Amino acid sequence: MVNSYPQALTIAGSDSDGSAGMQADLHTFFARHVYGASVMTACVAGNSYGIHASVPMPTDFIDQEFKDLADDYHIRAAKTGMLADSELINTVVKNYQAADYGPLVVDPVIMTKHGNQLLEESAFNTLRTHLIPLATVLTPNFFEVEKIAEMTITTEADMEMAAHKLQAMGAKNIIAKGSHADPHQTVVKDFVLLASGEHFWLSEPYHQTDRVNGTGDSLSACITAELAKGTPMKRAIEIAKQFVNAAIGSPIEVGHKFGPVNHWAAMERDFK
Ligand code: PXL
Repeated sequence: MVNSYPQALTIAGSDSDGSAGMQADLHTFFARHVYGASVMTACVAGNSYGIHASVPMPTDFIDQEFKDLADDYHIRAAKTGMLADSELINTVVKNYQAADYGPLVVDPVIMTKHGNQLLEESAFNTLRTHLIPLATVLTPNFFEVEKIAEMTITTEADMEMAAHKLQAMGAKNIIAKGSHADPHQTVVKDFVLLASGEHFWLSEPYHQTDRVNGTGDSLSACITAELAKGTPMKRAIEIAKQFVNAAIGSPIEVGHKFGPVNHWAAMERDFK
């Protein structure tokens, strides 16, 4: 008998230390029992102290990666991560539109938690006008919500207004991730706005840890994996939030500073 697993695609940068980017996405796909393919857009050299070099892939190479997958694989859902510059965003948009890769989860990667710029400032408008309208799901972190919605967020009402602004830009479903800047907070609350207009807050315990590299990648990858399986949108988002919380809550010893999350911790869980 030949086993069958849904196929999902990450369109992202490779991070040499395995904690974030494409590597975190593939760990997540595996943990959620989904086969992972990858279109590499850029390569970064780094470790748990930060990123020290970055190179974009040539666009004709990216075209070929997409073509080879479209010619052979049945991708049921895709996500984007680091896209580096306008030329790469346009290349990804062109290729995504030319084939059927299913729903698209856009993680609007701009900067790492530790201040490394992963998207050129000049590409920000391309992200907003060309990629965000294609997003079946948009998964901005707190900083990205403020930046894309051009708002300062201090209250829950601000966050709700910002999410509606992102939806007005064309993203269908939004999970706007709450701040975790306060070391005394006990929960992290994300605001979810679905295409239907249904909206709610998702809350999980806050963990005081430095080992949170790859959380945004893993959240968006988990949503992608669930969509590839056919899980309904609301449930896919709920599972992803719990998956990432479990991965943060049980740290592993990798690297000496800002380590990765633990994808094994969440692997065999039955989520609520
Ligand atoms: O977590 C954001 C991210 C995305 N993509 C790549 C990264 C990082 C963070 O380090 O290296 C390639």
